[in-house]
Amino acid sequence: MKKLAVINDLSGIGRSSLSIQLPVVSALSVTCCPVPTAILSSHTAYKDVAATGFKDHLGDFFDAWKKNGFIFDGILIGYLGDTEEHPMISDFIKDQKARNPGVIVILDPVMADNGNLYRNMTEKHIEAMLSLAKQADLMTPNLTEAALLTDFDYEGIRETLEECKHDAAKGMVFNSLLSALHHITPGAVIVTGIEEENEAGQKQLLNVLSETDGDLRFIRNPRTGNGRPGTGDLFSAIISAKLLNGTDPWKACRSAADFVGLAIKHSEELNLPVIEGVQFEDLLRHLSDSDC
Ligand code: PXL
Repeated sequence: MKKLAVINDLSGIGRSSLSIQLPVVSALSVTCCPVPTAILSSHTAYKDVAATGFKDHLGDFFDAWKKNGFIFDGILIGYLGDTEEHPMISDFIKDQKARNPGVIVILDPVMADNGNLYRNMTEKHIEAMLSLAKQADLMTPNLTEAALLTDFDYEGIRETLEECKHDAAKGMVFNSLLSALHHITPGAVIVTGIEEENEAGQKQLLNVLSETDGDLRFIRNPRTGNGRPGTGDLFSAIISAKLLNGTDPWKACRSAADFVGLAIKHSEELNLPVIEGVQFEDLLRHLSDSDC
């Protein structure tokens, strides 16, 4: 069975980060090995949050793994508890690449959404993510994070995309954004969860996959409800586990987008408060049963 190290925070309430990634990665028959970057009472959209950083323990944690000679097939990185964690993560990636040149590194640069940085996120987080991007085989920013990493104006791109009637015009906008992203990472990029309307006025979610500069593929799903916390973590966990099991990036992206859509729809039907994320627990069999 493949082994995925998942470097992310552990939040007690709200179904984000490790809380959603552990069960999902396991359901996809990949061993999930968590590395907490911080421990929080809940994700940071809740009013009162108690948070403890894990920075001071991360070095010992990776050292012990190194001494035991553990080898991973993949490394997924998400929310950083502290901007000083990234050099330790970077050393861990270097060590793993030396032990297993085939290790797949996925970076979800969790920092922001809908044009705004999450609480406690700063310019230093952007620099930390830019540094980790150099070692990634795949990056999965949302549109806000993609804009922050490339110094593009988020509102400007969003409005320009809204004005584009056809994919050819959208392609030109995404080509310049993705070209900038390919300058900061040697890996593939998926810009996730872009809201749009089709010609019939129906809302859709678009993911743009670019494996190399100049090559764009659009993956669309009907928008099944409001954006919810944790859906980016869900998406990156599914892609990572699928890639480790040999699924190609396009199919992995397709499956992840389908499952996120299903989980949002299910949560809407149950009238689950948005802050509680997606109710994925009773849907896991759809993941295990899928054949791609
Ligand atoms: O799902 C992204 C995320 C991860 N971790 C923490 C968060 C958020 C988004 O709000 O607060 C702690």
